[in-house]
Amino acid sequence: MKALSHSVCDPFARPPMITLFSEQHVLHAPQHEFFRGERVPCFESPARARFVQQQLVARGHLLREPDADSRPVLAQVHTARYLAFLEGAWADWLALDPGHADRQPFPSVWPVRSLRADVEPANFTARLGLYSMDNGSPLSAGTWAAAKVGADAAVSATRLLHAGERAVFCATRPPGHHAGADFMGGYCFLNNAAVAAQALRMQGCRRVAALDVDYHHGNGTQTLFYERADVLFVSLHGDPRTEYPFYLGHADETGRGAGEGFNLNLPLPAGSAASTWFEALDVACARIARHGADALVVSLGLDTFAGDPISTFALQADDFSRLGERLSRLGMPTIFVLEGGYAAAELGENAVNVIEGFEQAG
Ligand code: SP5
Ligand code: ZN
Repeated sequence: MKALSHSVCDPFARPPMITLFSEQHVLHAPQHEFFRGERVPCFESPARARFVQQQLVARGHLLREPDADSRPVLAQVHTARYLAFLEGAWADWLALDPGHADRQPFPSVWPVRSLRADVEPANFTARLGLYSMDNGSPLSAGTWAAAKVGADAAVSATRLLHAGERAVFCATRPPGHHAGADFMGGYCFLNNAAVAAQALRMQGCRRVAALDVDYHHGNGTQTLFYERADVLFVSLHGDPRTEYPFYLGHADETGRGAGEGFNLNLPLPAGSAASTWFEALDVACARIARHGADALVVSLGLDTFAGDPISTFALQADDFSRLGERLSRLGMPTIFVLEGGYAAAELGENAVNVIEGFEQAG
């Protein structure tokens, strides 16, 4: 309500940040995931985006449909065979048995060390394992459609920045930062933040910074840019010694080849206090400022919230306003891409606090 009355009463106020949102997110609606041998309801649910949408509308924000086609950028971020698999996965699953319509496929076999990943098997479950890092990224009938609109939003946001917007929020799901060039993982299928960063490069930005503030390390984004100096990747996250995704996100990962020095991981112990987190955010911001980028892409995970059901940091609603303010002080054209955050009922307030903190500081 505050933002609405502000924009109505003050003719000089900047219009609210544009949010890109599509109802198509509901097409990705798997029923369950596995946790300690049990099937449990999916933490990453359509309710999440609904709460964000409701809070944006209640607080006077402008919602727009994505209008770009992300295909040319997706082709530079993901492999052709992974994109083809993902797009056809549900049809392939149904082709095995029409009764699969109300069941979910899960991978059960993976080409780990010593096994071959270069030959794509014909077997559906074997292909699903080839293209997955975990069994925690369930597919549903509309997964491709929902994920594709998320990538379309990321590209649409880059066009809005080029048209002069200071910042754009992609309120999309499923999230993206765990997805790599040729695999899904951690509820992620298409890496929307990487798509935004790559689209900015294709449109002429010389340097881009990607900041990942999700509780979990953004392994997909890190790896996609690990050997590149043009896209700096900086991440604050739960220490992978104890926290998902476990196999990447350590402080000694600093980039390789041309990318040496352009990757900064700031792992924090599980249970870290908000004060510790904000100190790390200052370190992240200092590195980003030094990069001299033309634009910033923020992987905005809100699972750092104290009430998050699968994470252990302790940020409160007000801290998300502070996060937005801190990022605004970088003074860069910024794209926010929604990632995790599983306290669904509080997700809207926390997300919009970041957006309004950013707007009000700018
Ligand atoms: C985008 C994103 O935030 N993905 C996170 C994927 C996490 N998947 C692993 C979930 C493990 C749940 N562990 C629950 C511990 C509860 N005490
Ligand atoms: Zn997360």
